Amino acid sequence: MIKTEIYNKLLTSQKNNGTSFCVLIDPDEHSVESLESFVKAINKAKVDVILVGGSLHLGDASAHKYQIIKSESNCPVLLFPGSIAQLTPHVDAVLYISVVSGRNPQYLIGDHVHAAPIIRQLNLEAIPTAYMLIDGGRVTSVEFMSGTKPIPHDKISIAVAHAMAAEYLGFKLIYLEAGSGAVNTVSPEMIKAVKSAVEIPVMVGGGIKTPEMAKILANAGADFIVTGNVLEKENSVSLLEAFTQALHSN
Ligand code: 1GP
Repeated sequence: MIKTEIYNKLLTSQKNNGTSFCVLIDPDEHSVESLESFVKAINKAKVDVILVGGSLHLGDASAHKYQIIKSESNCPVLLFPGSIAQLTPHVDAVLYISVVSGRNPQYLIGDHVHAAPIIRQLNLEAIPTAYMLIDGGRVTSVEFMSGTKPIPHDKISIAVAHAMAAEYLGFKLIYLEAGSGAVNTVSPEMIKAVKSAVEIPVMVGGGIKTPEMAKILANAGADFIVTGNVLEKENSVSLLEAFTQALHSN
């Protein structure tokens, strides 16, 4: 039986909140203590979704850290995997990501074949996600690690065609990604065009540094906004709350 409970929760959260706020946690960037206080701050700020993952998997304490995030958090925890090695039972669902902007078969289907039996064994929900890397003004970890080229920042019709293809192929979520630490976010124009071409929800991340920026992208049509870096650096409840308020009032 294909599980859809968490996906349905995401749809409800988006419907209730306008735009949902997702915080990306890279467990390698935290000690156990800082992780606990970060998740408490996330709960206090009423963040909608936690994504966990990173490009690498360095720390041997990762399993314990995933456990802490899952047990302490009030919202769904989604694995945003950088590799199969990150698959863990300590999440509510996994973003089953295909890098559809690229042409590397490993990230279109290869890794998925290896991951599928593990996901089944762990009894995890998989959310089929069309991941579109968009040029954010610098070479990002994803571009380097996946060996794929991003879609040019201003080539809106190319992005729209990829999104349409992803929807026809049955993906349930589109992730427009400028890459962690991007200089430029995905443009509002591109979000607007993609959003009007497809019915599936659109998640946007990469380089979003302020609640004001997040709000502009939400107004352009983003259903989910993801931030990582800015909050890893400034682990404060007030900034988290400012993001949540900016998006929930959308
Ligand atoms: C990365 O989109 C996320 O996949 C987050 O990016 O770290 O730049 O916020 P930032």
